[in-house]
Amino acid sequence: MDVSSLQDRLDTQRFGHSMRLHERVESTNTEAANWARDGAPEGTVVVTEFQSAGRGRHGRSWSAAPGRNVMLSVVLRPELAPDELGRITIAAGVAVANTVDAFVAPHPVAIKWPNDIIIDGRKTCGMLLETSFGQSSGPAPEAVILGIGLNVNQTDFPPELEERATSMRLSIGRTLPRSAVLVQLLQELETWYDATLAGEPVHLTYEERLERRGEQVTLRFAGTDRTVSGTVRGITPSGALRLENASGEHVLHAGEVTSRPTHVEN
Ligand code: BT5
Repeated sequence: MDVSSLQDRLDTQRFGHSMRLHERVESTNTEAANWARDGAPEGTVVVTEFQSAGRGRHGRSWSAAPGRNVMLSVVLRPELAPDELGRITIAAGVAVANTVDAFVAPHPVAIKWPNDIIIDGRKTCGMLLETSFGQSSGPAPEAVILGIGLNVNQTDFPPELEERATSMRLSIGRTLPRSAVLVQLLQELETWYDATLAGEPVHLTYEERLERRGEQVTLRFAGTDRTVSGTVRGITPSGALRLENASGEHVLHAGEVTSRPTHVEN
């Protein structure tokens, strides 16, 4: 992969027009945040072949073999209040799911709330949204960094991930051109990001792929022994999970519950 041949194939207005491709970084989210601080425009993309300190949410890590996957971060500058930023996660979920689908169909591709892409019940992509607020920030953050780790051609995973992780290659049994996956991903991201900013109900598209929709699940509130059970109904426009039980409908935010629907036995 090289930047100019990737850009030649891009059919986007903004996403990827400013792009850096690294052999190795600690985390593309850190690189993109630094670049954003130096004025990187919306749609700036940082891609890497390997991360030595890839991050997941809540201090977890992202580990992926060098040269086999797609790992990137995009600089976004949406005019959205902090409690509306879940809309970006929704847009990204739809964009990645559509991209994966285009390459692995007819394997079913699902979204596990809030932000994992699942093929055949295993995680093939995780996303991490981080914000940076400037000195004179108003209600909206100065920049939002959307990080995406997509397992494309990796075939072996470390023992702790073996049971839970997969890649696009493992599902279809052949190697995929990573540059084509990346180009399609940037196009999908721009499409769904723009739809989100235009106020379109992107959460309805997300719900079509929501894993365990209509099923009974039990979730645990973060840092407590308290649980809530109910039927997964869908998500709100800003990305909270809607769970229904005898006492009515409960709206659960991503940081609030730790166990996600598919992790729970019931
Ligand atoms: C995520 O967190 O899934 C967000 C991952 C975001 C990674 C991208 S790569 C580019 C950008 N730069 C970064 O530094 N990060 C972003 P979370 O929902 O917390 O899930 C993390 C968990 O996923 C880990 O604790 C592992 O259990 C699992 N995991 C780690 N690496 C994986 C992999 N390659 N495939 C599948 N699962 C993995």
